[in-house]
Amino acid sequence: MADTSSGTKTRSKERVKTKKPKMYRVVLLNDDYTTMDFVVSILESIFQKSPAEAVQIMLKVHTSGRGVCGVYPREIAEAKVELVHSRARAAGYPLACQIEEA
Ligand code: TYC
Repeated sequence: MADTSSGTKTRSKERVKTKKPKMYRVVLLNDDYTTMDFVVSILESIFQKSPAEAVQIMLKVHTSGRGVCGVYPREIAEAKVELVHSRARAAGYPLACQIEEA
């Protein structure tokens, strides 16, 4: 018996089903109205980015049109998108983000 610690033998026929969840990118989109400071604060507070990382991502979105804020399981990605949109609307900004399969 290979496994002596528990006395139970691990049978190779039994597949352990640990299906990894699909992951989703949260992508932030550029617009002409949302302030840079607001975008940076969103990246820090919702996506746990450092101030330096947040500025880098914001500038990437500003110059190229879009940027990835993070990669998460679907429900978490969707919840973050909702949070971004509700905070942006409350502040009067059109800031938009979306998810896409990673
Ligand atoms: N383009 C905006 C400005 O010039 C800044 C901005 C950056 C807006 C990133 C949205 O996702 C965004 N004020």
